[in-house]
This record gives sequence, C-alpha cells and structure tokens, in this order.
Amino acid sequence: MIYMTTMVIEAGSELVLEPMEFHLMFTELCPVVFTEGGSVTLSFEFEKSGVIEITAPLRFSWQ
Ligand SMILES: [Cu+2]
Repeated sequence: MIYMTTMVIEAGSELVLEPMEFHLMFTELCPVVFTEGGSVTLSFEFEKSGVIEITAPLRFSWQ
C-alpha cells in the first residue's frame, strides 16, 4: 500500500475508489462514532472545482 495525500484526476477522466484498488483508509477511529452500516461525510478539495462533499457508507471489511 502506498500512502498518498493527493491524487491527480485528469479532466474528463474518473477515479474509482474501491477495496484493493485506490481507496480511502481510516485508522484509529472511535468505534462509538464510526459504526459499520453508518456513513461518513467526506470533503474532497479539487484544484479547479473547489470542495465537493459526499456521504459514503462505512464498511469494515470487503469480504
Ligand atoms: Cu489501505
């Protein structure tokens, strides 16, 4: 796994986040706040598009 703080998405292309590919990984989360089946709101900051927020489901395993 390679830790990255930024990624380049070329105009007109897409970046798919999924387990075992490019993904977001959170560590040392508070189990009271982050529960499987819940969701989390994420803010992505794009150089030209600004900030876009999405709500993503929380899964603790991909199996
Ligand atoms: Cu990871």
